[in-house]
Amino acid sequence: MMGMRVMLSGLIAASLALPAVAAAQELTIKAVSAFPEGTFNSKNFESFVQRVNAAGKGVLQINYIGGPKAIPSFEVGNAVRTGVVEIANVTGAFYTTIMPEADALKLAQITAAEQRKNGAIEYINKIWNEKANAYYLARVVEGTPFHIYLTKKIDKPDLKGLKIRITPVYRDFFQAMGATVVQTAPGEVYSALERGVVDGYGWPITGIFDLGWHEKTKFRVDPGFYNAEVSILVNLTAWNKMTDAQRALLQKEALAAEAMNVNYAQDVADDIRKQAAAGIQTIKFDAAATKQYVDMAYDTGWKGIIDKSPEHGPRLRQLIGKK
Ligand code: 173
Repeated sequence: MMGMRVMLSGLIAASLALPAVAAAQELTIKAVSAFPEGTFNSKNFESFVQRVNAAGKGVLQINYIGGPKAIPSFEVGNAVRTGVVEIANVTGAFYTTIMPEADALKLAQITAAEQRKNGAIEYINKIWNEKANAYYLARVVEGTPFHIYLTKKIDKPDLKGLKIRITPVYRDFFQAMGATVVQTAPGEVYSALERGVVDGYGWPITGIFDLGWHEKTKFRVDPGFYNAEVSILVNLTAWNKMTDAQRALLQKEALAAEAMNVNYAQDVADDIRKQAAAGIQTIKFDAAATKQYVDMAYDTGWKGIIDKSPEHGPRLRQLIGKK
């Protein structure tokens, strides 16, 4: 039988512990990815979620709902803005209707680590705070250039008469080469190819095997252009309500994810090999046409951003463009 004194001291200990327990209450936030679960552009984020959940017992847990089946790719930015989800893995091209500046991150010619040092990320975060009600947490894909993949051969940088699947990433560049463009989410690329709705698509060097597109791809145009970007965004209202410990945990694991971007060099090399093994032929232009091609990519890309955001475009170009 428990003595009264023991019971009382237990109660006192419990009540003393109470305020501390309340302050450190575990928070659960909802997450989605704008790319299908388990595919290349979701992986770094999914590892981040696992690490946060392992380290965050009693502090913060992330309930990862999944990919575009939960929220369509082009609606993820808005879901973060409004707080339908608190955190997301998404690329700027998927929320240009909220803020055209989002698509500028593909034009980075310095690394995310360098962008932290030169104040670019701070500047980016301010724009994202104001325009998307989002905290720009970290970049989790970089260093994987985009390419044009085709079912028909071309011999110069000319896409006249070809229908090409795009997102805002490629629109200005491909249209400048005369393409007829068709915008789709990643999840619709396979069926667009299969039904012959498109003769090709824009996509980074990595990830075409995830959804079987290699089966429908005959050519890849080299070299690549731009710098595929996927980042973690947090709803700003939720971010501001978090405790220091919750924010510190997210920031620490997000920076760890960003530091892993160096490993993408190996993925690039692996996918180049795999594409060749799958019979995908490369199309290369002569030196002059190659220079014209890459210059046109960046010229049309920055023009698109600066036209839509005269306020922030030029400064973004200074901060993340070529030095
Ligand atoms: O869907 C896309 O082609 C796209 O815009 C994108 C952006 C970043 C990574 C992969 C694809």
